[in-house]
Amino acid sequence: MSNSDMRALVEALLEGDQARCVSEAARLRKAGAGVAQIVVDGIGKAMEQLDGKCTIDQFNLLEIMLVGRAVMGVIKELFPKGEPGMPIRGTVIVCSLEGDVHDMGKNILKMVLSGKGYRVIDCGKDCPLDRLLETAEGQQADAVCVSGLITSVIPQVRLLRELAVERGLGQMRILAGGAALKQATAEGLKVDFVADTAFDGARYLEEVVNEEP
Ligand code: B12
Repeated sequence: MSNSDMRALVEALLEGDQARCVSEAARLRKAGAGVAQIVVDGIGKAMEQLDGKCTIDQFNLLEIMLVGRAVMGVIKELFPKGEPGMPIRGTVIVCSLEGDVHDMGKNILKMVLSGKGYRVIDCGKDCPLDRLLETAEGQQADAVCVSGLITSVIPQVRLLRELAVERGLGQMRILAGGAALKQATAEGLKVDFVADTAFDGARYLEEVVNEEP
C-alpha cells in the first residue's frame, strides 16, 4: 500500500469530515493497510499539514477542533475494542503535562499500549507532575509516558526523573514523545526513551517491561 492510497484519508481529515474519515479508514483496513501505517502516514501526515494553521498568528479553533473530532473518529475505527479487559504486561501511566491540552497523540498511545496488553492509566491532559507521580506510586507503575506538544513543558519533563527518585520510583521507566519532545534526546530530557511514534514507544516497552503471566 503506497502513501498515495492515504491521500483521500488525509484530505478528509484536513476537511474535518468525520464520516468520510471513518469510511476511508475502514476502506484502507479492508485493502490491507495496517493500523500503524494509517496512524503514521494518514493521521501523522494530515497533522503535519495542519501544523501551519495552529500557530499563534494563524489559528482557527473551529477548523482545528473539527479535524480533532475526525481524528478521534478514525482512532475509534482503528481500535474498535478500545481497551482489552485482561491486561497482562505491567502498568503504564500516560498523560500530557500541565499547560498542554494536546491529547490526540496520548489517546493513540493509550490504545496502542492497551492493545498490546498493558494496563494503561490515563492521567489526562494538563496534568501536574505531582498528580502524575502520585498516581504512578499508587498504581505501582512500571513506566510513565509523557506526551509533549508544546515546548513550554520541557522543563517539567526534565524534572520528572529527580522527583520520581525522591518518591522511591527510581526503577520506573520514563518515556517521552509528541512533536515538542521528539526533537530532543533522551539525555537532554533526562528520560529513558524518546519515541518518534506510539509504536516505537510500545516496542521499547516490550523490551524493558514485559511481565508475561
Ligand atoms: C491539533 C493541534 C491542536 C489542537 C489539539 C486538539 C487535541 N485534542 O489534542 C488544539 C486546537 C486544541 C491546539 C491548541 C494549541 N496549539 Co496546537 N497543534 C495541533 C497540531 C496541528 C497537531 C497535533 C496533533 O494532535 N498531532 C497528531 C498526533 C496523533 O500526533 P502526536 O501528538 O505527535 O502523537 C504521535 C506520536 O508523536 C506519538 N506520541 C505522542 N506522544 C507520545 C508520548 C510517548 C511517551 C510516546 C511513546 C509516543 C507519543 O503517538 C502519536 C502516534 O504515533 C500541532 C502541530 C504538530 N506538528 O504537532 C500543533 C502545535 C502542537 N500547536 C501549537 C500551538 C502553538 C498551540 C496553541 C498554543 C495555539 C494557540 N494560539 O492557543 C494551543 C495550545 C494550548 C495548550 N495550552 O496546550 C504549536 C506548538 C509550538 C511549540 N513549539 O510549542 C504546534 C507545533 C503548531 C505550530 N507549528 O506552531 N493545537
